[in-house]
Amino acid sequence: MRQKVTTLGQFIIERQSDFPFAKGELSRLLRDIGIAAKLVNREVNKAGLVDILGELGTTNVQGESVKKLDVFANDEFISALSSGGECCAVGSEENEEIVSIQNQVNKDAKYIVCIDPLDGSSNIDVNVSIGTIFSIYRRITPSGHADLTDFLQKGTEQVAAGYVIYGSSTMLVYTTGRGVNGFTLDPSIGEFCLSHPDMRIPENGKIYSINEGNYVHMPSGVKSYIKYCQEEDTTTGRPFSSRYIGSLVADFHRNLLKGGIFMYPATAKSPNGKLRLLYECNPLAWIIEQAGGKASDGQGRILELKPESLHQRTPLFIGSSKMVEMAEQFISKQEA
Ligand code: AHM
Ligand code: MG
Repeated sequence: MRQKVTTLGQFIIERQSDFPFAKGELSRLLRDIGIAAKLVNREVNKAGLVDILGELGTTNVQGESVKKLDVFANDEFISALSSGGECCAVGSEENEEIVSIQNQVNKDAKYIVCIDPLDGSSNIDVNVSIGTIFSIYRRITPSGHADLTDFLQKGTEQVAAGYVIYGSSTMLVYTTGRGVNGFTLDPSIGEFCLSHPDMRIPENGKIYSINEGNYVHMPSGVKSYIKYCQEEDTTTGRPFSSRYIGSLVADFHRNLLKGGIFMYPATAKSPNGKLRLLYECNPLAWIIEQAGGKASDGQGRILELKPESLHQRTPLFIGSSKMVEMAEQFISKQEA
């Protein structure tokens, strides 16, 4: 018997009743993000051909200008969100300021979107997995242009969050607060199809992911936790395996499926860590919580942090709940 396939579009419509308000609007917004992701995926898949077709920043043989992939992704997502009519402003890693959307389609657009259009910049040119991360909030200003206050909401206020991983296959994973579901792009039909329903992260794992090249610059509590991961102990299955891709989405996705912890702590060079609260940490923090895991800045829940600026950074410890708790314990001992 042929297996029933549920596409992302069908799934979003089936789950509309999950949303406490504005059912159709949020569905359309998610659908627009899915469409832009497919366009970005197409370009990511032919990234290696760019050198044949023309150099970055110039024109290719068809006379089209060749954009850098991260700029292309940013343009593609902003354009999809603009034409969809449900989003009134975008905060993107690629734009210093909020991008206000003049909505011809819908003057009452109620949502704002935070996005890292193409994360893992060091892996773009070398055929290693990269990703898109997004987060959706309801605007809090009543009307007119959205402003920074709409963006400086706590992660607990998110109404949807997700990521796309452009890997050996392309997947879109998202939550609206009722669990986490993953969809794999079937290139033969050009649709994201439900492949990972109700994703759960194991409570404990055997993988730790951190850029150990920064070891000397790390706080002593984090150093002690790394040493703990490396020690021999049969009851806890240590030493754990170290796995670090350098693309947050890819490292996160692997640990979500297998169990593990990803860490990007404060370092002497970056006292607030490297990763951005609004469009990297908050969306993944909500997804991991919805999958049964935890996300912390070392002291407390990421989702409870009150943002103060659009591109704010934070340390991040995210993954299997027991592992994040253990990392927090090592950090609090160091501070005591
Ligand atoms: P980017 O937004 O410039 O791509 O930086 C974010 C990336 C994350 O994907 C990844 O987890 C991290 O930077 C890796 O940083 P590092 O090279 O310092 O280990
Ligand atoms: Mg990024």
